[in-house]
Amino acid sequence: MTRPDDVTPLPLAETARLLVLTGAGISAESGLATFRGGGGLWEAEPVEEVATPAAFARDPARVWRFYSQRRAAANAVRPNAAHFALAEAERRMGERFLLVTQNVDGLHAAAGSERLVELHGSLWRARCSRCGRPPFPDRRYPVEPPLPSCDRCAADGRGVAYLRPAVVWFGEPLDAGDQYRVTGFLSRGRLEHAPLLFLAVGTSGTVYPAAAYVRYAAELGATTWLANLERPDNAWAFDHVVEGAATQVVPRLLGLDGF
Ligand code: BJW
Repeated sequence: MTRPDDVTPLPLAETARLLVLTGAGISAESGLATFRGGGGLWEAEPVEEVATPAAFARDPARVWRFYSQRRAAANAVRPNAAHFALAEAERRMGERFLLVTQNVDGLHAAAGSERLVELHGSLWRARCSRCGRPPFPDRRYPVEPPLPSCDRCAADGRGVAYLRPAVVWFGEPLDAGDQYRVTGFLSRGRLEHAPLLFLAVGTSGTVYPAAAYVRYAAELGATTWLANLERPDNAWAFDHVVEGAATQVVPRLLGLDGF
């Protein structure tokens, strides 16, 4: 285990490839709550009541209230030094860099990240709960009926179909293209015989498939790093663990302290 003050920059040599996986912890210092633990989102709203397809079918207004509060909270905060350092690393490394986030808050994009996979969707998009139209930008804050509904379903005579946040709930599949970008980036490094690094930041490693990426990367020869405020249960899966706040640790790991 490494303490933040002892962190040395990752060996990002000219050919090295870096995949960074972020979780709710990276946005905590911007002012957004994480999911698990004391004060986490699931403490106030049980996950099975707000983040499953069954919950939405049962009580769409309750689910929308939860996500409208999340939208309002995310809209009120700004990216922090860890988000900005990752955007800068992307500018320096180009195609050798990929950022994969489980977060739906939009803060990585706000910091300037473009080589970005939003694995669990986005707070700032909606989709129809019935038809297969692609997700589209949506910045409304519904709290009570009438909830927003799909104009295409209405136009096609299919009646009222509620819109829902375009996020991935438990029991729902992740976008196949997003998953392919992750596995493709990791396996391409092996083909090119380039050093591969995997860095997870601010995630408890409890939700799959994201939690399995560290082992997949290790099987492909990656050196793996975790930067987290506290030691999570899956710390054993990493070669190196740094316990500390993301805003302190991430810029140092990327050699961008004080940039
Ligand atoms: C700091 C810090 C600071 C604090 N600095 N650190 C294999 C095994 C077992 C189960 C499964 C499996 N494969 C699939 C499953 C089922 C399920 C799952 O994983 N269950 C587990 C709970 C066991 N997975 C799914 O259902 C997924 N779908 C799927 O696999 O589909 C397959 C399928 C195929 C075909 C048909 C149908 C299905 C979907 C998972 C979706 C997860 N969705 C959520 C909600 C998204 C929308 C929203 O935001 O509301 O995603 S749940 C929630 O957890 C959210 C997060 O992205 C995700 C991960 O949480 P995260 O980011 O790790 O946050 P925390 O709070 O847990 O941790 C924060 C950490 O930060 C802590 O450790 C702190 O210490 C730290 N920290 N401050 C650094 N300043």
